[in-house]
Formats: sequence, structure tokens, C-alpha cells
Amino acid sequence: MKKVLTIQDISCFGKCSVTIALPVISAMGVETVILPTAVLSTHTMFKNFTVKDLTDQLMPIVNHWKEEGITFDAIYTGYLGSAEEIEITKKIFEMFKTDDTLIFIDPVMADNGKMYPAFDESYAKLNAGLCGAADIIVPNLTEACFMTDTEYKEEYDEAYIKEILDKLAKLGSKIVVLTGASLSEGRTGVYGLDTRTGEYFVYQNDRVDAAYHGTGDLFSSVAVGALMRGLSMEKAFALAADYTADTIRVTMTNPEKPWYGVDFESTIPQLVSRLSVDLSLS
Ligand code: PXL
Repeated sequence: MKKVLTIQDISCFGKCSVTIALPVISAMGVETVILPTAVLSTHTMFKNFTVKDLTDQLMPIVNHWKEEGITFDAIYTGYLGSAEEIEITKKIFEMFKTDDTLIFIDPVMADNGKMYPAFDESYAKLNAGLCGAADIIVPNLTEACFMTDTEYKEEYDEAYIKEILDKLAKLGSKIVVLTGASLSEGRTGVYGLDTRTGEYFVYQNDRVDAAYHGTGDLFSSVAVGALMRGLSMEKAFALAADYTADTIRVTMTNPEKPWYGVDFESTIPQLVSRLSVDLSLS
């Protein structure tokens, strides 16, 4: 069984980061090891959330793993709390990366044109530096704009997306995948570039007219799980995009109208069966 290390926070309530990555990647048949960067009472879209920073725990934990001879097939990073944690994450890559380790970075820090409360633009530059160590990065449009000093636009054309991808490529990652890239009215999805071959790839599905927290984490977790199970990049990202959109659709029918997170618990069985179908066809 493949083994993924995911480095991101635990938001105890709110369904994001570790509380999505752990159940979703595990359900996909991949062992999921967690390195929590902080413990928060909720994610940062709630008011008055508490935070216990765990920066001082990261190196002691990974040093213990190293002594135990523990290895990983992939390292997937999401929400990191501080500049110092970005530096430590780079060290962890150096400690655990082999020729076969996939480094997958979701530079979680912003959405809808704005940084999340805990971050500023200098943090975006540090995240851009971290992205240079990745095999695959999956910023959303806002994060990509902050990392490449590009004006964020709500309305744009394909040339704008390609310009951002070309700038992201200069950060140094092998594959760059822009999420939330919309090429036509009512459609959205991913637009990727393999910087080694110069080839672009696109996957679009119907835009669901609702926004929930944690959907980026859901998308990334599914992509990591699918890649670990051996799906091609195109298939892994198509599965992640479709599953995320389906889960948003299901969440919209919940009479309790949760605003803080999606009902991925209801859709995990569909994810697992679509993964089996995709694997049997590949
Ligand atoms: O889903 C991204 C995310 C992860 N972790 C924390 C967050 C957010 C988004 O708001 O606040 C703590």
C-alpha cells in the first residue's frame, strides 16, 4: 500500500485540511500519515477561532520517523501556518525525498481575490519559493496571482490563464495545475502545464453555483489519492474535479444548509466506486 505524508493544520471543527485529507485519502486505499502544523478550534472563516501553533513539534516528530526508518511515497502539503513552517517543510522534503517521492503542494493561503486572515503578501512569496521544490503544484487563481504578481481578474480569457501558467512554471515545479480556471460561461475546472514537455492539459465541468470552504482540500486530497493508486495525471485531476463538483451539488441539497464545509461523507462511496472503475479501465 502506498503511503502519503500530509502536512497541514487540524481544524477541529469545520471540515478542511487534515479532517478531509485523512478520511478521503484513506478511503481511496492509501495509507495517510499526518503532520499537524497547528490545532485550531475551527478553520479561520469562523470568528474568534483558537490556535495552538505546533512549529516546535515538527522536527522532533520527523526526526523520530527518520530513526524508525519510515518512508513516504508522496508528501502532500496544504495550509502551513507561518514562514518558519514553510522553511521546516523544505527541510522535511530534503529528509524524505527519494527519486520516487511525489511532492504535491497546494499553496493554501487565499481565495476569491483575497488572502486568508492569517497571511500577507510576503507569505505568498515564501509559498512561491516552496513551490520550486514540488513535482506538482495546484494553486487556485487567487494564489497563483499572488505568487506571480499578476492582477487577479474575475473575467478573463484563455491567454490570461496561459500567461499565469507560464509564470507559475518559472517557480520551478515540474507540473503546474491551476484550479478554478473557467474557459467559458457556466464551466470551470483545471488548466495544467507539464513544464518538461510544454504540453497543456485542460479539464472542464459544469460550474456549480455555490462556494464552500474545504473544497480545495477535497480536490487536492482526491488528486493525491488517485495519483498514488496509479491513475494518469489527466484522469486523477478529472476525478478530483468531478468528485468535488458532485459533492458541492449534494451539499446544496442538505436542509441544514452547512456554510462551513461540504458533505463529503455522503459522497465517499461514489468516489471509491468511480476510482475502481477508472482503475479497471486504465
Ligand atoms: O481549506 C483551507 C483552509 C485550511 N486550514 C485552515 C483554513 C482554511 C481556509 O480557510 O482556515 C485553518
